[in-house]
Amino acid sequence: MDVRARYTEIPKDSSPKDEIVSILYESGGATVSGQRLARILGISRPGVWKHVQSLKKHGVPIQAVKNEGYRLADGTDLIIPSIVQKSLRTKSLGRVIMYAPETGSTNSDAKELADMTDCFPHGTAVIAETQASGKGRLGRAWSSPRGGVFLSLILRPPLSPARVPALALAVGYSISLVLRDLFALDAKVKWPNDILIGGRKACGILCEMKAEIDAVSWVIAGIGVNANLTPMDLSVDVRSTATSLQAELGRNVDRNRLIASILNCMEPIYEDFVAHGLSNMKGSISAILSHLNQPVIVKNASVVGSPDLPGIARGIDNEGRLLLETAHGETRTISAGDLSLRSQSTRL
Ligand code: BT5
Repeated sequence: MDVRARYTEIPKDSSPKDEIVSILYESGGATVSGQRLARILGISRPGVWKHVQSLKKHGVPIQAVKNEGYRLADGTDLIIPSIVQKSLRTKSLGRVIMYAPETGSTNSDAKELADMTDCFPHGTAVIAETQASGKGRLGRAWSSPRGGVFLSLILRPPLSPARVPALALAVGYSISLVLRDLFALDAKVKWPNDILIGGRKACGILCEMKAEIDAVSWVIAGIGVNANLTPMDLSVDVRSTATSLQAELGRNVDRNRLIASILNCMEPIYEDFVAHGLSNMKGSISAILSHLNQPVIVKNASVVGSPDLPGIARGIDNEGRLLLETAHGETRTISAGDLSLRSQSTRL
């Protein structure tokens, strides 16, 4: 099946249905009369009613209030691409949004879309409400229940492939800034691709690339944020190491605003990254880097012959590699791996 069949493309496929959901969402739970909806959309009242029935059939919790009109059920938490787009200040990120209520993996779908000949443009955002087989690095799984943000961006950076791996840090940096700015959370960037709050993982990033020897065709920057869910909603194996925005804040967040803020914040950071790599932002990333100057162990390290490396994390370099100080006082640069705190008793 063509992957596009699962998705609504906004703004191309914008329909009266999207418009109805968007108006009801923006009315903040207040009732909007059928007559008003009909007038705004330029259709008849029975036409509005028909769209509402169809939306309800697709799980959108719209309530009909007798003699008053329609409203969204209290606490409705939906991603509405047209609402996201209304808050965008970007040139390219999120200007096309592919939205699906559910899918396997937005990264896998984004890769297929990026390869299509009628070329989805740089900045296309692929978003789903839930993923049946969300992916982490090295074939690991990303637990993706409803309430999370599952967002994959199709990027076409004019870079050599060797410069791409550090992009995950720039993406993580953007998201941390948003979590700090919108919610005053102490979000930290964990090398190479996580965001931690209070030492627990709230967000993971998976960057995948297709490239020739000297040119990149696309990069998919996949972002998973534990937003309106509790760690208990996640798979059993990750509950004790994960957190969510809801758990940290004690309330749900507006995911449309969150997604728009991520895209708005990321665009200038992405452009800076394309022009200068991490050099301009390295200092700011280091200021919110977790595990800095702490004893760590790097597992699955991308170093020949040394899959597990103990040392002290001393920061990152311009290529986004971890600077690891070894027991002999030398500094090794590690391109990829899994970083964790090392108990002091572990021998270096
Ligand atoms: C990552 O991999 O952290 C990258 C996650 C990227 C997910 C996004 S969602 C949108 C897009 N579409 C996809 O299919 N993927 C991307 P890694 O560093 O390998 O971490 C994976 C590990 O994190 C797992 O092995 C678990 O231990 C843990 N984990 C899984 N789900 C989690 C969750 N929801 N919250 C916190 N930790 C989780």
